Amino acid sequence: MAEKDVNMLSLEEAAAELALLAQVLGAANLAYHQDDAPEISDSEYDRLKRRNAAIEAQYPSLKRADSPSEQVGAAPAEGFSKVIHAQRMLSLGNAFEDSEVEEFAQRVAKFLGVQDAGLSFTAEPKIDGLSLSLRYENGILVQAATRGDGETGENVTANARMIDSIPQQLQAVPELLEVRGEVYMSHADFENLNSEQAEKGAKPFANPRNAAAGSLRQLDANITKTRPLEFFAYAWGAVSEPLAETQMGAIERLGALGFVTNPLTKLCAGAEEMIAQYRVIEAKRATLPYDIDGVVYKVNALDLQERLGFRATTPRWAIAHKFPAELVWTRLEAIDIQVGRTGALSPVARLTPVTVGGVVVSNATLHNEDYILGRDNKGEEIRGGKDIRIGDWVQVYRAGDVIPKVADVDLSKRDESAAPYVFPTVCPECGSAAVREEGDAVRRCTGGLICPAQAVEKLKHFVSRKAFDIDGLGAKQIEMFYADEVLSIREPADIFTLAKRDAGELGKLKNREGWGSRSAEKLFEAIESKREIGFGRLLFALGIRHIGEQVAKLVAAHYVSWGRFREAMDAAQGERSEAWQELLNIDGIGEVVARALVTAFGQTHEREGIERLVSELIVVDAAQAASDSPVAGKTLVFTGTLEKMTRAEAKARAEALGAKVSGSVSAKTDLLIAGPGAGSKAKKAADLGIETIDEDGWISLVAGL
Ligand code: D41
Repeated sequence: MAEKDVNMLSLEEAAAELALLAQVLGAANLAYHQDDAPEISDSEYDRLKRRNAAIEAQYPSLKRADSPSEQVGAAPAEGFSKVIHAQRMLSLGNAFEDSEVEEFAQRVAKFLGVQDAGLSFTAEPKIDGLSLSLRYENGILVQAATRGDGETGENVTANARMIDSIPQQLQAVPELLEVRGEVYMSHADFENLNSEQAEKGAKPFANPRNAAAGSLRQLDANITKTRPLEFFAYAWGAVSEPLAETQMGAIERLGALGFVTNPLTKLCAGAEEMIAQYRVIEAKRATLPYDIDGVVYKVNALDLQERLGFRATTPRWAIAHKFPAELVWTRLEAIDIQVGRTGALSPVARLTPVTVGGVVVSNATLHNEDYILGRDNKGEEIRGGKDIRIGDWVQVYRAGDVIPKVADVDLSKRDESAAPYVFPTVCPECGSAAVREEGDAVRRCTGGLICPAQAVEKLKHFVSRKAFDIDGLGAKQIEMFYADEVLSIREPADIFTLAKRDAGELGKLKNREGWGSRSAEKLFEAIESKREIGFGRLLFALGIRHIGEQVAKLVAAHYVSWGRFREAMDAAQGERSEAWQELLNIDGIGEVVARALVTAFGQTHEREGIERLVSELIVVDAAQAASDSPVAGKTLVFTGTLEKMTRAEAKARAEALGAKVSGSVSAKTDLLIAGPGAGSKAKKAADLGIETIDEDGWISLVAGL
């Protein structure tokens, strides 16, 4: 290869050469690590690697996600680099009861407008490990990434190359293939590893899952190499051609390509057979050599999976049927009340510490006062109506990775002197009345921002990682500033005036205990760097009740600009307004969420706080969803009967393409899709001169998008 001087390379040439080097060096690595048969000499390998680094230094923007400089023996010093998944890694909704599995099958059928008898599903064990996405280009493994938050994961390519059941090279595959599955450790290997850890005086792992995660996420991939990790393939991400027409076919194809797939995967004709396979897998659970925590069901036909699509983060076409959790008895020592950022008084059980599923548990949630009394949100009995008292023996369990819960109480062990628990009716933090609104299971402090607990929790949420994520301003610092008389932070806007106030006569953070001029300067810089913020992040950061990260994203993608959103919230104060309807029409936004938003913007106190904050910020517009589709940003109305898809499917499809779907025709309607039987809406659209198409027109408009 006649090589040009690195600084003579054009952008295109550099990109092409980096791609080639990634491939050549990747293959060389492979030959070296897997086959112990190096194809090129060490010195040639080193020379190519140096050339790769030189080109990357010349054109940093061209550095590839699978750059050879990121691999084997060259892990970045500070943790793993980030990988943005080409296709998001979705999560799974859960079912716990057989009835929820039946409901799932019915939901799918209803969405598609078919008889549920005609649908088939796969059922497979849900491996309790960690998910991994493997990217193959022209059959060569170029990148492995952990799930992370589903959008961005960690680059663990070097580590994944050390796992025997992950093929490094594939024959006869699509140009691009991302294979997804679960990395896990078998029980026997886990026991051995823990004995070795004990001999070395190292800390043992709590369970095989933690051992697998700890072993994969080693900065030094040579440590991963010594750990017995395994991989089951169960899904795929971006692919340049379809793998098959069905889920089962795709799994078989992955098996034929050399991946290990789970032998208990079975095709089922409906809910009854799915539940039967669940029982089969449940019965085998104790003798399987690895941990599983349930059974995953997936719609078999891939074209139907595609039509079903997904809600915020979970596919409509799959669900996890979880096994009941391990239950352990312990003593309830006390009940504490915590006040959250929305004023909710949350009772927390303080327990005598006990191990549940390999993790020591000393707290459990008691949800609310009805729960303690033995009633659920609908007023129906739980635990046979038994209440919970301090000193009781309670049975606890862990549901996933969340806070442990209480399942039962042992009345035979209750002390005679134990009195029913009296739930406070005043806020333990600020003394304001704590009231329960009609229909609300939760008692809330009415102190609003005068309640220090609410204000502090709101601020902690505001600076948290998924919100403003301000370096050096965490929960501890928020408490300090909240209590500081002079440099106080009482509401989010105060964060952005901190530096100015410090520069005045009184401030001088650098003279505070625990602070110096350097750390104060760094904090001001960190705050300054967050003055510019995305609309969705800002909305989430406000900590409005019911407005989580996903909802905030949906709202931001719909309104795009903060200004437009604020106007819409003003216009939506009347619940019959068009603005209110528009808000409700966003897919994933229901009445509860809509009301929470409109209320937050309608309350003088809260609104003024928001305005003070926003006046300190530069709010960046949200990216509009799927802006290159012909219906992006358009307002559509469906009317009449649709014959080839259900309303739900048509609406979901339109919204996935960035359109708004409204229930009524107005001057703002861009397009009416009218099926047979369309009445007054079609007439109104005609009167207003709005473009109208039929169902076939709609299908051809969005075909292939
Ligand atoms: O065995 C598993 N842990 C497993 C997890 C599985 N067999 N299938 C899965 N399928 C999916 C979809 C349907 C989204 C492709 C999954 C997961 N997801 C999953 N695991 C953790 C989050 C999502």
